[in-house]
Order: sequence, then C-alpha cells, then structure tokens
Amino acid sequence: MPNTSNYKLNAAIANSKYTDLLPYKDGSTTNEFLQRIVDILLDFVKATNDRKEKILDFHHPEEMQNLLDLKVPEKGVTLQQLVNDCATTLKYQVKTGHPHFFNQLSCGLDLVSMAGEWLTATANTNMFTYEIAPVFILMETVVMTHMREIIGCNWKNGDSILAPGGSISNLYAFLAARHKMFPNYKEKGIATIQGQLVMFTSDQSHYSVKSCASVCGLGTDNCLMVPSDVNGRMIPSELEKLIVERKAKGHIPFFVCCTSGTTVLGSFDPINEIADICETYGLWLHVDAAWGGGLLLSKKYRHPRLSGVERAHSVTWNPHKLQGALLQCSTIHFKENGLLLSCNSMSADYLFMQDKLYDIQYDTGDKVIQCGRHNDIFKLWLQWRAKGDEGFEKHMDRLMELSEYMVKRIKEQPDKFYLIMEPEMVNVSFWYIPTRLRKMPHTSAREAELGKICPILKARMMESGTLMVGYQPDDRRPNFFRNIISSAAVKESDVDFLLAEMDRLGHNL
Ligand code: HLD
Repeated sequence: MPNTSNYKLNAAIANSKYTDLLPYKDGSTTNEFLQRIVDILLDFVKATNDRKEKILDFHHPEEMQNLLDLKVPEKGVTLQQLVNDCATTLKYQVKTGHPHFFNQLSCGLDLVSMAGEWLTATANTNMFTYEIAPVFILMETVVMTHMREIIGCNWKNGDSILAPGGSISNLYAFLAARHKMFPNYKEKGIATIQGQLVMFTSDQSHYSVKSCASVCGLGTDNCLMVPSDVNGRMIPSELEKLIVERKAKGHIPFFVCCTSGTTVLGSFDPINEIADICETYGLWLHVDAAWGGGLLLSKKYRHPRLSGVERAHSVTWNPHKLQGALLQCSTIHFKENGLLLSCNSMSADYLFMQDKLYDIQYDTGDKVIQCGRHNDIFKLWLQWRAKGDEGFEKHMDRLMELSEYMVKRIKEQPDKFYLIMEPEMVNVSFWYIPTRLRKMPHTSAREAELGKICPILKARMMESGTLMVGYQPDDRRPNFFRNIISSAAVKESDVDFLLAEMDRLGHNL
C-alpha cells in the first residue's frame, strides 16, 4: 500500500470541510474528495492481489490504539483528514482477499460483487418496501426463485428472504417450523404449547442452532446434540434414539437441523436418512447449508453431499461463503409459500399499507422480524449476471480441485504434516509437525504436543503477516489447523507457499 499521506486533495480544498460537499455546496470539491477515496480503494484492491504485500500489519489492541486517532471530535476535521483516516483504516485492515488468507469460510474479494456493493452503498435504500427499492426487490425475487429451483424442482413456488447472516437464517427456519406446528403461538404465546418442545442437531453443527433454543424459550438443554461419526456426520440411528427417548418423556420433538458443510470439518450429514426419520415422526427438516450450499451449483460435487436436500422444509445457504459474494449475503429458503408472512407479519400500517398503488406482495419487509433490511441482493445479482450458473459451477469445481491438491501435497510430506481426515469439502484439517516431533510415533501424547504448537505457530503467522490459517480443538482432539480454500485468488503455488511458510515459521517449535 502507498503511504497514507499520498492521497492529497488539491491544495485549494485541503482545508475544506464536509459543508463544502454536496448537498451543502455544488462544485468540484465533492468529485475531488470521492476520487481520492476511490484511489485509496483501488490501491487496497491492488495490494490485496499482490503476493508480495503482507496480509496484515499486526499490532496488539493497546498498541493499535496509539497508532490511530479514533476519537470523535468536538469540531469536525477537514476533508484531507478524512481522506487520511480512510487510508489509515485500510493500512491496518486484514486483507481477507489476499491469496494467502485461508482463515475464514468467507475469503476473497470478488470485484464484480464489490462493484455491486459500491452501487448499493450509493443507492442507500432500505429493502422493506417496493416503493423505495423497486429494482432491488424484483432482483431479490428473481435470484431467490432461481436459488430455490436449484435446491429442487418442487421448490419453485416456495418463499425466501435474505437475512443478516446464517445464524439469523437458521432462526427464521426455527420460527417458521414452530409456527407451522403451533399457529396460535404468535398471538397466544408460550401457553399454547402443552409440553416441552425439543429440537435436534449434530454435535458438529453451527452454534447458532443451539442459540435458537436459548433465544426462543426452549432452553439449550432442549436442543439435543446428536453424536456424529468419525467423519463429523450426524449418526441417524442416534437421532432416532434421542427422538424416541424424548417422546417417551412426553416431550414434543419438532425440528431437526441437518448440516451440509460443518464449520470445522466441512462434513455433510446424510440428508436422505435424516429426512426418512423426520417423515416417520412428523418433524420439520431444516438443512443448514450456509457453508456447503455453494456446492449445489456443481454437478460433480453436489452428489452425494447434498442428495435429498429437496426433501427439506427449509434451507440456509450463504452466497458470501463459497460463492464469494461480498459480506454479507445469506439466504433462507422455504418450500412452502406464505409461512414467513403468516409467522412474522405485524402489519405495521405506516409501512405496509394494504391499499397501495402496487401489488403489496412485493413489500417483503413484513415477512421478517427485522424492520430495516440491508440491500444484500444487488452484489449477488450482479455477480450471478457476470458468472452465470456456469461460472459459479467452474468456481466450485476449482475450489474443490485446489483442496484436493492441498491434500495431495500434505500426503507427500508426511514428516511435516499429518492429515486428520479426507475432507468432503474445502476444509482441510491437519497438524503441522515441527522437527523435534518428526520421529515420534503418532500417539495421543504426540497429538497433545502438536496441539500446543498451533497457537504459537498462528501467532508467528500473524506477526510475520505472511499467512493466516485458523485452528481450533474439537471433541475428539486438541488444537489442529483448519485450512479453507474459498477464494478465487488461490492457485496451486499459493498452496505450496502455505505449506512451505508454515514449515519456515514453525520448524523449530
Ligand atoms: O460461522 C462462521 C461464519 C463464517 C463466515 O461467514 O465467514 C464461521 C466462520 O466463518 C469461520 O470461518 O469459522
């Protein structure tokens, strides 16, 4: 990145203030100011894609506070100061689109989607009514219908909404499921449910599913964590056992969450077997494909991972993860139309008047528990226009191919790396083995040592600024690395770099 003082406004306006911009004043100051901001953004895009640039310039919070002037002033600063503030902000921002950033499920910087986000920011509208967002609302209808058709041919006439994150998408599924079973809950509340509601999800599922039980009054003890197998997939017979046990206690099982792409291991629960159980006991089946949903776009990888998804009642699918749409972009889909509205509608008559000039089914705001909704559709629509289904399919296949390459390279270096399992997705779980542990047999004692290495090696990555890979423990093992390839920027040579850089930074641990 160029020096933060490189972005000079024309000397004549350097001391100008916000009152010299539109709407206060006409003239060239607005252009000049916004051009400098765009220069900063373009330089950040360039730096993000430059392998010689660091991913981050790490400082501890106390130190970072001293590097920045964050105070909110009594009297406003100059436009030049605002330009400098923007440059400084990006100087210390982690470049999540850098080809050596493998840290999160959402990596990469898709430029078409980014252009969409710029436009969205400029249009600055709320997504609750057609009257203030006509084009965006229609785009949402088209893209959501297309996504439902991809889920299954019997989904076309269902309903969908963009939500602020996968966790809230899962909450929408929970609310609709409860509403379907207890339509009076909305008006009469908890007293309508004569018994203890219980829900089921795998012990590998996202924590937001358990959070539904807490937020919605079940209590987390009534979100049953179904054991998973060694590959991280829910064991259907264990699910059935728990359902039967709870029914015997007089409880009311009503909701099963099946995860398609678990956060840590990237595992896929067997949807068809779980759907059979849901049908037997009359339970709502939700598929949390926030992470794995992108693979619905790939003929090669969709099956067997997502086979049976069309049997679900609801599906969470986050384009901001595998598909690389800009943060955030999360969708929730329902096979049955009308549920979202009847469950969540409050008919606020200052927004959702029934006697409007146009067809009010396009006032989507009354389907959600939020009021204001950010415009998350334009960046996805524009990206889908650019890529087409074909481009997304190629992107999915490429990410999977690169992950397979990484697994191959790990297996070729068994002295330095230990692959924990064959991945189903782009999550590659492994340990790095420093020189002193290379001759040691692989026992739980060695695993404990390898686990201790992870935070130290991660700290070295962040301090050197050259690499970011996540780590965590799970129920079966101490800390291990979880590498994610979900960025179009990554190439085979970046995977080679990643493994070599871990060895460079960690061999003497
Ligand atoms: O819940 C998670 C969501 C995301 C994301 O949207 O990028 C967990 C993670 O990422 C993660 O990287 O573990």
